[in-house]
Amino acid sequence: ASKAAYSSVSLFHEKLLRSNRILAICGAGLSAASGLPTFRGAGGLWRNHNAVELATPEAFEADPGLVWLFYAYRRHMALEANPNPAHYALAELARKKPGFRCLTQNVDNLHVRAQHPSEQLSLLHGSLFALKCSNAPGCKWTDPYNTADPLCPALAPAAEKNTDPTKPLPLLDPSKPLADIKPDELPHCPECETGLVRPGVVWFGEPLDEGMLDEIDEWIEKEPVDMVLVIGTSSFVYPAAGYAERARTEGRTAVVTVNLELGSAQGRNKIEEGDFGFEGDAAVLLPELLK
Ligand code: BJW
Repeated sequence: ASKAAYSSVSLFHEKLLRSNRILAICGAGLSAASGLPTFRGAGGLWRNHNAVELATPEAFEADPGLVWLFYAYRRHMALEANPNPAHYALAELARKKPGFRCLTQNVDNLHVRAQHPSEQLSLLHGSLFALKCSNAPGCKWTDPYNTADPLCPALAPAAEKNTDPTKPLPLLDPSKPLADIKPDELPHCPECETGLVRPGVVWFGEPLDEGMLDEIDEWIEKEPVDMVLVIGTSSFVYPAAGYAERARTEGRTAVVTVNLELGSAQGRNKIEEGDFGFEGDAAVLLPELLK
């Protein structure tokens, strides 16, 4: 049986009031209310492809055109989406509590667009709107912020609208075959000229930014953390999934899970005395919890 104080909002508010050092770890569920699909479970399929399998260097090597269509579609969707009340509640918490730090696995730029102070935000898995060279780290070329939509003429199908807004986007229509985009139709690195331009995100097996990880470690180790918020993530993917337990100082740190399905959200994290779990849409719960 779990010892978590499930859904006691007033106990949570008491703990929040006494908390200065707060760490949030966010995942795709945070942006679900903005209309952006998650990776696992319902919504984790893009056409007939598993989204997690497309987010790999191997998939890009095998078929860069297909992987670029997936990312071009996600860039388009993220540009059309807006931050939701949960992004704004986190940005507000950052302004109220200088000891709050947010680690997000999301690449959709919605925290930034909700004006989350940048020094209190770490983009663990990069950004859909950053570009780099597929020869990285050998080639250092990057474009840190590029919102061209479509990025190149071959990727135009990802930005194609439907004349009937009640129907799915033409790109997602399973009865229509996907365009077979060849590497020479994709943008090449302007610096080395041999690599393809690729999304500036972190795929499986790739290292996260070392400087950013060192800074997070330093922050965690500096002083005990009072509260860890684990929001809209399945806590499957490392290193993100390890931070809740890393930051825990027994008897002091409350781990607070906010998820549409609490049962799916735990990963390898433990539930201890003083922890909290809130089940529901983060966009509804967070403004209530963080006010
Ligand atoms: C709602 C909601 C609503 C829905 N409200 N909630 C230690 C042990 C074992 C393996 C490893 C380890 N350390 C490293 C590894 C290897 C690997 C890894 O973690 N593998 C695991 C599968 C075990 N990690 C890596 O490779 C990382 N690199 C690394 O560590 O380098 C060094 C190294 C390499 C190799 C070995 C050892 C060391 C890199 C990880 C990069 C992950 N990349 C992706 C793609 C990013 C680009 C893109 O967006 O396309 O990141 S994969 C994908 O998963 C994406 C996400 O950020 C990430 C996490 O997913 P998330 O956000 O949790 O989404 P979902 O869909 O899983 O969950 C959504 C949740 O929301 C659900 O719980 C819903 O219930 C909930 N929800 N609606 C609230 N409205």
